[in-house]
Amino acid sequence: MENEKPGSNAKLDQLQNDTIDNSNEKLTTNQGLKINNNQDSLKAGDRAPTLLEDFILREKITHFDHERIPERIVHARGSGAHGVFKLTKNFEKYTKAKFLNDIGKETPVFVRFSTVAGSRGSTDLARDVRGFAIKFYTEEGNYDLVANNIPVFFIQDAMKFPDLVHAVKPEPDHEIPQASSAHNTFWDFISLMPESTHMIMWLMSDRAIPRSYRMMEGFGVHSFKFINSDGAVHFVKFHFKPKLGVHSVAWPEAQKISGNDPDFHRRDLWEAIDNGAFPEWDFGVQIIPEENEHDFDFDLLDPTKLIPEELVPVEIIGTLTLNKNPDNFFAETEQIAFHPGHLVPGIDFSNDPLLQGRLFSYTDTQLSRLGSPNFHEIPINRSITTVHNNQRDGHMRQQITKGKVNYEPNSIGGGCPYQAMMKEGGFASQEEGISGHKIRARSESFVEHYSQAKLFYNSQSEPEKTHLQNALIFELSKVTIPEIRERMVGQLAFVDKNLAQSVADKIGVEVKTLLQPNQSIPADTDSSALQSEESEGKITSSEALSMKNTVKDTIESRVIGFMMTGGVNASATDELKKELENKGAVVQIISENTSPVIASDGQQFIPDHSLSTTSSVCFDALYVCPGDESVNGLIKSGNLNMTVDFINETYRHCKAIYFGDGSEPIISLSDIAKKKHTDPAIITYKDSDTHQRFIAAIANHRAWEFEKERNGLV
Ligand code: HDD
Repeated sequence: MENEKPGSNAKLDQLQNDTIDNSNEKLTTNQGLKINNNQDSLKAGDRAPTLLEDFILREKITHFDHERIPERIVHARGSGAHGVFKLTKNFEKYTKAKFLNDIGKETPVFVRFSTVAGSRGSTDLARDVRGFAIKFYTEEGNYDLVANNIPVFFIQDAMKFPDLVHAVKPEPDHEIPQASSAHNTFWDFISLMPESTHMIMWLMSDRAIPRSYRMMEGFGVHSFKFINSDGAVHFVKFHFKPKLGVHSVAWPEAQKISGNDPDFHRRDLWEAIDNGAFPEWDFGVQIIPEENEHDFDFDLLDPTKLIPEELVPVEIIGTLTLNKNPDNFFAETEQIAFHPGHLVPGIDFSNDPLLQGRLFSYTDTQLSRLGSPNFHEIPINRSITTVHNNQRDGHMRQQITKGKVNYEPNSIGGGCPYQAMMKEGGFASQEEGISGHKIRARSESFVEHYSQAKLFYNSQSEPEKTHLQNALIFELSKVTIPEIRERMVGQLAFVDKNLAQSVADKIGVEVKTLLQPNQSIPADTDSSALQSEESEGKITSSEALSMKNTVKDTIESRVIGFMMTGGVNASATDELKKELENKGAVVQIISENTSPVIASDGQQFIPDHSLSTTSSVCFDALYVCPGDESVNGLIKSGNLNMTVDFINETYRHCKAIYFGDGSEPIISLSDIAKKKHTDPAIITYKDSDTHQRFIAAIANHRAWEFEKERNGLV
């Protein structure tokens, strides 16, 4: 791979001082005493009780007894990496944030991806929102963009966050189910919360089962504000667009991956970085001048709404690259503490009521999770600028600040540390004019909940719509209370009548639109209504919302299974292997067991997997390697069912398959023989341009448009 290992960056240099290398060192206690025997406790004699004075045993066990900290209340399951953010466009015009001012400037980052609902040990492939939290270690202090892979949220006000999370987490009486929204309490809540409808469309789409963390978009969700050095204010929405495109797995695969490799996303991120295939995203912004705040038919402060890119294009201003795995999961990924309130001058909040509540929640949660107000001193959380203030003390204080002065104003310390003027980089909140009554209420501009849910649904391709519909059927089939199913279908009718009807038909309820307080009778959701909206100039479909329109020109880091046994044709196999690897793909050999495979010319291939230790769902594409003897070996092996199942599953999940020379006997045993396949992602050695066709089909990710055909549904 072309990418080189990361050069030094200010954060990695700082972390270096806290990193210990045990190689060639002697074992010690935590006090630095060299240990002579790490096998046996100190006893009063042979077969006698252990002595209380064994301080080495006591220290070891005491540390062990306290090695767990509370997991995050949400986003407990995650994985992270170091990287760098490079500015590609000078943005001084809009913000005085220094890391967004000098073109070419590089800022160290740490990014943590996560699922929301599951516990720390849960599967990566749960249907869920993914967290995409970025800590920028800037020269002006840490800036945290605590984002998700979905651009909208379930609720409009932080007051409802504990209710949402309680509803989606395992039910409180029996703590079931783990990492799944497919249960009564979640859908009970959602069916009573019309404002969640737009988010539900995203959550039931394939966006909620990504192929990889590296193939997800990131969104800041809320409107934030940029402020330039003249004080001019613009609203801003943040976007990360993956250079590998946005791709997902199919739901039946997600469930199988959860059993086969619950660390699928973790492993994928780790291995890609380890192999030098550094994940990259374009960082983009949607900019809205402050005076245009009310130009939209939704409220910019409403986090259940996105700004269609047709209205405000995304301007790309930088690149985010992840280029180094952590040295220690706990010290870095587990202890990193994000907070949307970690700001730098030039960036400010909007009055989005969800964001406002978050500003309290994150520091508060760190106090119970990390146990001390000094969590900012943990190496991964430490700013690269030195911290100067009058705070001292507290659990686990690390910094030793000199002198008698821990108050301000003071004369003894010469008045230091001084507050900074704005021109010296002092942070000042936007002086926003506000007048009004103190009220506990929702703005009227927040009451419309369905138009963007419709926009999302109508922007999906047919296969995406089918997946979304099937996801709703799956989830609601797990709901055992008919009234909840019915209420939910009633909500769907506000989005699309056909969608509601087809879900209703499969879960045994009728479509009745039940009006909630604040709801009005739905506008017609059929195609004639859409046409009339279009003719009024409304946006009824947005390209950026469908994964169909994503990048499909690279096979970098895709995992291709090469299936073979003894007698395989080595030269043809090697030729394709090299071609794929040159384009950045990862080739893994699968055989009946993990003993070396002896090719027809005597060359050896070392299998990465045996058929029983892996599954088709762990690969992006399959090559049945050429050679009569190898193919017949696969057929004659005791693993014939596994081989054929592997091929059939790859086929059903719409992946590219390339059958090498001599594969007819195995094709004839598979589902492919029973169908007149027409899609270009099934390639046999008899076709022309086989390598190019295979590469194009892998880059295309999946032949979703042939899903019905491949599954025998047409
Ligand atoms: Fe949150 C963690 C993203 C609403 C309260 N949130 C957390 C993480 C992400 C998000 C990515 C994991 C950070 C990590 O990797 O350590 N949260 C969001 C987004 C939201 C959102 C994009 C809405 C747009 N969150 C939200 C609300 C509240 C919280 C409304 C509370 C009022 N979130 C938390 C938290 C967590 C958290 C309880 C758990 C662990 C942590 O903060 O550090 O405070």
